Amino acid sequence: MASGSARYLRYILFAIFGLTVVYFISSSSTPTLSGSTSAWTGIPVKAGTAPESAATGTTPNPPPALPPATADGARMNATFVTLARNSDIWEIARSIRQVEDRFNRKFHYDWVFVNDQPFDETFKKVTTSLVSGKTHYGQIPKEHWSFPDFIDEGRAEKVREDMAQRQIIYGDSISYRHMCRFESGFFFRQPLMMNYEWYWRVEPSVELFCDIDYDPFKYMADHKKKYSFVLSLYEYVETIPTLWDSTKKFMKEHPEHIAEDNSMGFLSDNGGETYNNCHMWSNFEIGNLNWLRSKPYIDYFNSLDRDGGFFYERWGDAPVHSIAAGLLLQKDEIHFFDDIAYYHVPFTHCPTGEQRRIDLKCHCNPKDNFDWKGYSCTSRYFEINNLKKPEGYEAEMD
Ligand SMILES: Nc1nc2c(ncn2[C@@H]2O[C@H](COP(=O)(O)OP(=O)(O)OP(=O)(O)O)[C@@H](O)[C@H]2O)c(=O)[nH]1
Ligand SMILES: *[C@@H]1O[C@H](CO)[C@@H](O)[C@H](O)[C@H]1NC(C)=O
Ligand SMILES: [Mg+2]
Repeated sequence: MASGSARYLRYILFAIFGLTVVYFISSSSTPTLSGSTSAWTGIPVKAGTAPESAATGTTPNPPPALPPATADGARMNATFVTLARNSDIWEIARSIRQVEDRFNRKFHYDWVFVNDQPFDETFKKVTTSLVSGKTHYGQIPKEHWSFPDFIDEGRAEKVREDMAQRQIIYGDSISYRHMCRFESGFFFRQPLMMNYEWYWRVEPSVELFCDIDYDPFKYMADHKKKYSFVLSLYEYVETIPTLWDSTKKFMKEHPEHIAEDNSMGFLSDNGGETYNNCHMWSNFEIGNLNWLRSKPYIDYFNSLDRDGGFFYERWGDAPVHSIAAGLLLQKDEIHFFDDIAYYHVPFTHCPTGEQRRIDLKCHCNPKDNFDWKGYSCTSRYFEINNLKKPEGYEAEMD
């Protein structure tokens, strides 16, 4: 009797085992990588895209069941975002690989790619294969990447010729100006970005040097942060001669938008009379999209846009974002991510302090750290926020 029921049990276990094997074999066919499109303008991109994702611009790439994004299982409403050209593919591939290896392979956040041209199949295939979350591809509408009607294009052309003569970097470029204006005023209100509250901007050819074992989006939310940076420096003044005049005009017109406890001390050495050119570098940003979509920020952008400096000078999105964060946010809403070690040509942020670098498995050379050097503004950030500089910073000052 005992041996008989044991035999039945063996038969049942064997049958379950067999069914499991059959199930796994039948369900492990790989998903296809084609089929992404532009959801930007609502117009599907041509070129052999799969119809089922045409409406959303989403690739059917990621594994169906994602593990919890954070320790307590709360997934943030967040995405990576990259503006890129098709020709940037191998440079952005390097950046994605780094972000995935150091962070996103454990979190699987989505990635939104935007472009003024349709993305090609290679770009979509390669990026979809590298990103561990969902990928989305959008095409920027013409209105966000062209001269607005209030701009005098003849005057803008003369400026470019003059800047070319004076050899101001990107001074003769039209597309660089569209890029700066887009990043200043439009990336956060593209249809695909409206689905998210938080963003992390990634550019081609950047590097990450330390493990990121926690969720920076959640950190931002938990600590009521709206904007963040890893590197800060002085802007090239030739590109923004009248940006501060425009800003002062805006402050006068909209005193209601200026935060009480702002970071004016980071931006100006004389209480706001002149700009000291300090800004947070915007090729890395983790920030709150709803802040950028808020009335204060939009009023600021529109006011600058009307003044024309994106085209009559060469205003960068970095000083624009920084001045906005410095004046419209309370100073404790801006975060310095010391533990996100980062490189974008030609500057490096590498955390100060050996134990910290060991704990985070960093591979940056501490000698390359830019934070405490003369051309960095990060000391000012520490000073206005009464933060203690890390042990050993003096040794990295030159
Ligand atoms: N789609 C598109 N993306 C662009 C264009 N120009 C720049 N970008 C992207 O905009 C971002 C900033 O451009 P970059 O050329 O990196 O500008 P930068 O960081 O000031 O200068 P670099 O030192 O050259 O990196 C990058 O993500 C680029 O891929 C363009 O004409 N079209
Ligand atoms: C994510 O944030 C956007 C913008 O605030 C919002 O419209 C959307 O409903 C949010 N999604 C979820 C799942 O909370
Ligand atoms: Mg760049």
